Amino acid sequence: MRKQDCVFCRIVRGEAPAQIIYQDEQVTAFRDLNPQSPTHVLIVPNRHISGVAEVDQEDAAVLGQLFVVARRVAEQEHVADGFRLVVNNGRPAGQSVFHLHVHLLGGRAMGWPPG
Ligand code: DGP
Repeated sequence: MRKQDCVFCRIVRGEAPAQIIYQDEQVTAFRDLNPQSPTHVLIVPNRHISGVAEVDQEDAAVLGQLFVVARRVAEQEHVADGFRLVVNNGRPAGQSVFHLHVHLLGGRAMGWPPG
């Protein structure tokens, strides 16, 4: 996957449409196209990282920022009392877009274990 062709890279650069609800120098948060809960936001590093299996030590700061922004989004979306963060890694685990992203799901009760 070339970065030019990555849909989440294109959203980060403003070249593809998305409902962006937060953006800073490191990360972008936008609403999922196919929401699985009343609140379903994707939080992504602005720099292309294909998945957790590809992360390096040098990515530690941006990975931390994904969680800082998750808290901020949860508060903004009024789901801070109960939300779930999901990171699928690899096709068998359900990853379909190969630009690392944290799903923030909230607004409904959730079961365990996940499917
Ligand atoms: P995953 O299956 O974990 O790789 O999640 C990919 C998610 O990305 C999935 O919930 C649908 C969402 N998605 C795919 N393409 C787009 C898009 O072009 N825009 C937005 N907003 N979401 C997308």
